[in-house]
Amino acid sequence: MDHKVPKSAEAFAEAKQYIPGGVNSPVRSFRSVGGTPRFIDRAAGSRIYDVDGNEYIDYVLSWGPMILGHAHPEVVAAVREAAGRGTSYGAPTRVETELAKLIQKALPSMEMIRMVNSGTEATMSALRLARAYTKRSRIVKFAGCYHGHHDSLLVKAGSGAATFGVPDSPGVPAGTTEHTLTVPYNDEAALARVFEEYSDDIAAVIIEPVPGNMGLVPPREGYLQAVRDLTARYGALLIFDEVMTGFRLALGGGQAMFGIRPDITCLSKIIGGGLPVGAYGGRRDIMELIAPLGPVYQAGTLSGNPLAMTAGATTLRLLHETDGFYARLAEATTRIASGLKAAAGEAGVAVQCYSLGGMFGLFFSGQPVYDFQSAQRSDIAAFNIYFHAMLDQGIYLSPSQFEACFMSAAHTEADIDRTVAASRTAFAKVAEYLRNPH
Ligand code: KE4
Repeated sequence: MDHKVPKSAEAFAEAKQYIPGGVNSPVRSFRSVGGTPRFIDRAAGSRIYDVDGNEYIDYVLSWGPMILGHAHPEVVAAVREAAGRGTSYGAPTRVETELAKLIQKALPSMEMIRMVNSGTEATMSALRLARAYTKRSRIVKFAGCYHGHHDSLLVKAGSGAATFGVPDSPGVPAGTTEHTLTVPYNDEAALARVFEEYSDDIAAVIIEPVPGNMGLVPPREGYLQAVRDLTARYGALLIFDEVMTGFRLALGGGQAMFGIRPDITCLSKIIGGGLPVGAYGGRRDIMELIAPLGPVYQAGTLSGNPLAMTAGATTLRLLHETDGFYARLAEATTRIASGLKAAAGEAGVAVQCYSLGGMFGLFFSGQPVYDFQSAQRSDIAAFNIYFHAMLDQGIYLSPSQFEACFMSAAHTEADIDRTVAASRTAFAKVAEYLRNPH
């Protein structure tokens, strides 16, 4: 029994009798950081509240979606109103087109868009489409990048797969991944070599423009342009997996921040405003292959359901209409990242701290992190001490060294100052551990 959080401990014990690991997504289990996952009762703004009545400043934000803050009044009111008119019809609605237009207004490369129900579905569908369009089989992904749990991309994956050290999951037949090539992120020469070897059989390269699933790793200057140039040269499609970075780095995501026009983009998280949504879209000549227009089949009972569309459209409308939204979000994110970095320095703890747009990350490493291999050099035990020291002070961070943290418009300067102050205590505990590792 975890006497700190007895009700979460009780809920966790019961959940584990019915649900594998007591959770419906592995990274929520706290298995890598240890301790009892907090069962959440409610959330509002920058706060979440667990079933023991503890309040936390939340930097997980449901892994990115809650960019406006939890339970935004306009989003909640819109979803409530929509629910009163029915929750799903299995027939087209105008709000699906409204959300597609709001997405396209921010990401003009998405000339046509298909809604699905998760980021996994979005990237899975994008791969099928890319293979159909190019009539090629091979896909290139990057070690440490995570694109969801479908078979062909669950290879050297990041996020929970990296957290639990199972980047290649059992149950995936070798035949499924034989067409998946993996190269290090931020290594242009490695990608060029793969194209030289498999030039006319690479259907697509799928990349997180700014990986958030090995921790946050910024692209090197010019790297994404080099990836774009190589795919164009060899006739392969470039798929930007912006499930995390879409509407997070900037209104136009990574493709706007870095000025790259991908052929296909995958989205989820923020475009659903906290309800289950995914989307993929891109060049019209490619998207016209999708059924019922073309022969590439993809479908979904609840795809485009009115509640998720309403939550997403309300969220994106606010993002479009709020002047200076992303400038303020980036300023808050830079503020917290520099505060954490300074606090670690004062404690003599070596960290690498990165922030871009509305996301930030911290590696317990004395060396710069630029790919999965360098990320894996981080001191996981130090991270875990830091994580729990912050949690005990009411700061809820992503429970894994191989995840990013997220900022919302609801986080105040006082929230950030309190977080940085709490980190001084946390880094002091890490420094103590580093002096006497036990
Ligand atoms: P979902 O199927 O979980 O909606 O999306 C998969 C996915 C695809 N692409 C990227 C870039 C992603 O970050 C994700 C999912 N992100 C993780 C967080 N690292 C979801 C958290 C979880 O697995 O519970």
